[in-house]
Amino acid sequence: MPAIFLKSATSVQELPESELPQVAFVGRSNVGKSSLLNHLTGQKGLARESATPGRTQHLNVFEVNKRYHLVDLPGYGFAHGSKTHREGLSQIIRDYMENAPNLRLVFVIIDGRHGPTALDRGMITFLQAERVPFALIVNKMDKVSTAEAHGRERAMRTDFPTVPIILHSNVTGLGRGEMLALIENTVKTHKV
Ligand SMILES: Nc1nc2c(ncn2[C@@H]2O[C@H](COP(=O)(O)OP(=O)(O)OP(=O)(O)O)[C@@H](O)[C@H]2O)c(=O)[nH]1
Ligand SMILES: [Mg+2]
Repeated sequence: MPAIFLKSATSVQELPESELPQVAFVGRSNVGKSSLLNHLTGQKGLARESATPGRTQHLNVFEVNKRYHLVDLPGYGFAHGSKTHREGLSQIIRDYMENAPNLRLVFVIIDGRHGPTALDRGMITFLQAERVPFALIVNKMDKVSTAEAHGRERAMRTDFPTVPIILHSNVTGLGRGEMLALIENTVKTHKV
């Protein structure tokens, strides 16, 4: 799956001019958005991964197979940064969700060890209000015991009965195929 880095944009206006559909990754700082993007494309080091939360502060756009764009969004809930980085759903994220014309799917990445936080729930409410299609990705499942994983999954399916929920780990490979299938389905039905 050949993927290339296209652009690091500081606003929706700066996004590359293209008709291709976009799939975006959003979630708390350090939840594994960039690692997930690398796992899906099979290209380690494509998006910058970091042990230091809050590294990605731009809309980082990657093009896959000349067919769709993956957009790595800034993390929210960054605990150690300046005040503007801590505000939760930052303006750039809202602006992107409201105004990106080719946005077709958002992956909301949740930490499988804790389940959805208040900020994650805020994001979900926002996406529902904006009518942006999304799926919940429960990440870092390799860090969670099987019993805990089942409990987490059951609770989330009860909370969000109509939303696709995918358990994922870039260590075990869990969920990669399911995420790629969802992207394929979305891209296939995209009309320009
Ligand atoms: N065990 C485990 N660690 C993971 C997984 N995914 C990501 N990580 C680790 O989590 C840390 C953060 O990963 P990133 O991909 O940089 O997180 P991010 O969400 O892009 O972070 P920001 O760009 O700061 O918002 C890194 O140390 C990764 O190695 C996973 O599935 N399992
Ligand atoms: Mg990142």
